[in-house]
Amino acid sequence: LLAMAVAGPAHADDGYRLWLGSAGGNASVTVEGNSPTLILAADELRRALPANTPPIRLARVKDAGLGNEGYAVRRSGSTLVINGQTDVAVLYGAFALIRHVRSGGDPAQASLRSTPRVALRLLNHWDNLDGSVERGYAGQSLWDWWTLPDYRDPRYTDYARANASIGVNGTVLNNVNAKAESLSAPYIAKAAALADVFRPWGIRVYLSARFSAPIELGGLKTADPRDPAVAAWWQAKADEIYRAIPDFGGFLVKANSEGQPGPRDYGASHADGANMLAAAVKPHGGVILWRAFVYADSDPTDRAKQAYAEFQPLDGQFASNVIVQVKNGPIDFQPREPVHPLFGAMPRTRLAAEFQITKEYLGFATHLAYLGPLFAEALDTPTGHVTQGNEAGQTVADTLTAVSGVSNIGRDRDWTGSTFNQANWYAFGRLAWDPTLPAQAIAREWAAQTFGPDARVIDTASAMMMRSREAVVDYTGAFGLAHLFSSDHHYGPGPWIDDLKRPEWNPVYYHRADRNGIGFDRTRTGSNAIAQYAPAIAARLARPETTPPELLLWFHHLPWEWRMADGRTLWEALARRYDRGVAEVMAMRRDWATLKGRVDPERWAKADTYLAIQTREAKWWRDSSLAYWTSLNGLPLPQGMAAPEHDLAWYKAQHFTHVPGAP
Ligand code: BDP
Repeated sequence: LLAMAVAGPAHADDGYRLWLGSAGGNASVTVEGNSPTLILAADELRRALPANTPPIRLARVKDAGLGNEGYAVRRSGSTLVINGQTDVAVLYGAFALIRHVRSGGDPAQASLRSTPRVALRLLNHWDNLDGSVERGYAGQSLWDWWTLPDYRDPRYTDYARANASIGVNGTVLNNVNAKAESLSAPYIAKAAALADVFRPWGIRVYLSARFSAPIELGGLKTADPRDPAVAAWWQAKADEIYRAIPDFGGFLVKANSEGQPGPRDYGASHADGANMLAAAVKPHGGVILWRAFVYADSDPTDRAKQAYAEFQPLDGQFASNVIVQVKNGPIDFQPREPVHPLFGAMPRTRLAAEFQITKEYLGFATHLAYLGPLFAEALDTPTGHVTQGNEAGQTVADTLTAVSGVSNIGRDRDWTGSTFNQANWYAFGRLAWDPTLPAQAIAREWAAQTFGPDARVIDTASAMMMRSREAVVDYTGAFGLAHLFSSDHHYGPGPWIDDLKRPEWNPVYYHRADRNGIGFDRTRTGSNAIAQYAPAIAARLARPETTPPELLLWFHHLPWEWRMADGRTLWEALARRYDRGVAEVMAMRRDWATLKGRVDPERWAKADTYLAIQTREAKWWRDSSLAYWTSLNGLPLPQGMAAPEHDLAWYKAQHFTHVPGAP
C-alpha cells in the first residue's frame, strides 16, 4: 500500500521535490575513496533507483576526452560504471543515469557520455539584502541573510542538489543592482557559509559588485579604475574574499547602466573598469562577468544599438579573465527578440549569454510559458559570421564561454511559484550544458520526472509547454512588437504609455504606431540597427519580404495595409494573432483538465487556477491592445472578431500597487 501511495499519481505533492522525485529506491552502489562529492553521488543513486537496478560503481578515471566535467556511464559485465575525471564529473554522471531511468530509459542498457559545451553555467540571483527579489515572483529570497552564516537552512542543500542535477556550476548570490555592503566582512562570511554548502555539489559562489564600493566601503574619494589606490582596494578586497571562499568564482558587474556607477563616470571605458577588477581576481583564478546591458548616453536614435556601439569597438581590449555578458536580445528579455548583434562580433573577447528565467515580461509566475523554445531559438541562431574551423557558420551557442540565467527561485514551497516554472529552471540548466538539445525532448524528460511515467501526462503536459511561449507572444504583441508592458512593474498591457521620463522607457517608442502604420524602422531609412549584424544577416533583414515574419515589426515600419505572404493585410494578421493567443491559452486549460486525477490534486489544482488567471489576462491583453490599435488606425476589426469588452479609457485606468518583483 505504501509503495503504491509513493508511486501513484494521487500522492500529495506540494512541488517541493522539483523534478528530483521522492526517495524510494534502494540501488546497490559502491564508491572508491571517501570524497564528499562521490558519497553524495552514491546517496542520490541509492535514493532514486530501485533495488533491482544493476549494481553501480562510481570511480574517477583518466579519460582526456571527458575534460573536467564530462561523464561516461556504461555497462561493464553485470555492473554499471559511472566515470569522470573529477568527483563532480562523476556526480553529473550519477544524475544523468537517474534522469535516464526516471524518464523511461532501461538502466541495464544505459550508455551515456556527455561533456558540457559551455564552461560556466550560472544562475544570477537578483536578490536584495533585505530579502526582496527584483523581478522575483516566487516569494522572498531563498537566502536568509539575517541568520547566515550560523544557520544553514537545509533548503540551501536542496537548492544545490537541484542545480547539480542539471549541471549548473555557479551562482551569483545578489542583485546586479548591487549594494556595496554585500562585499563587507559580515556579508563575505555569509556568502562563505553558502559556498561551503554548495562546494560538494560543484557549485561556486559569485557576487555582484557595486563599482563604487571603494568609495562606499573603503572611504576613497574616487572609484576611477585608473587610480592605483582604487585598484589596490579591489585587490585587497579580492584577497579577503578568497581567504574566506578559496574557490570564489568572481564578480558580476552592472556598470553605467540604469543609474549604476561605472568607469564611464570617470571618462574611463568599460574595458578599463573590467580589466582593473580582472587583475584583482586573476591571481586566484577568478573571472569578471561584465554586463553589456547599457543604454545610456551613447546613441539617442535607437536603444537596440547601444550595447554594440559601446562594446564592439572594445573587442581585443578585455583581459583574458573578463567575460562580457550579453542579454539574449538587444533590448530586454521580451517574449521574442532577435539575437543580440554582439554574438559573433567580438571574436577576441569571451562572451556570456544572459537569459531571464524569471518571467518579467512573460506573465510573472502565473502564466504558463515554457522558455525552452525561447532559449533554444537564441542559442541555435546563426550569427552569420564564419570562423576558422566552423565553415558551416557559427551559432550563438558557439560563441559562448558562459551562460547566465536570471533566477526564478524564491522561498515559495514549490521554489518557483508554479510547477511549470520549475521547467524553466530545468531547461536552462540542460541547455546551458548542451545547447543542441531539443526543447521538446527537455520538456518530456522534465514532465516524466516531475509527474511520473504516465504517458498521457507526459504527452499532454509537454505539448502544452511547447505551444505556451508562442501563445504569450501572440497575446502580448506578435510579429516582433516588443516592450508594450505597463510601466515599472511590467504587469499587463500599456502600449499607450508615452509620458515616462526617458523616451526609450515608453512603449510608444517601440511600436511607433499611428494612423498609417506600425513598427520600428531599423533599416537604412531608419536607425540602421541591422548594420550591426553580419552582412549576410543584415541583407536579409533589409527587406520586409525576407525578414522572418515573427520579427517583421522589430525591423520595419509598415503600413497597416501591408500584404503579408498569405495575402492578408498586416492589420488583419496582427489582430487575429491576439485571438489565437487567447484561444491557445483556453486550449491549454482544456488539455490540463483532461489530466485531472492523473496528476496529484494539489499541483493539478494550482496549475488549473493559474491557467484560469492566464485566460483572463490574455483576454485583457487582447482587448486592450485591439482597443488601442483601432484608436490609432481607425480600422474595423477583421470579420468575425469580437469587440473589446471595455473601451480604451477603461484599460488605461487600470492601476496596480504592490506588484511583486517591482524595484
Ligand atoms: C530589466 C529589469 C530591471 C533590471 C535590468 C537589468 O526591468 O529590473 O535591473 O533589466 O538587467 O529587465 O539590469
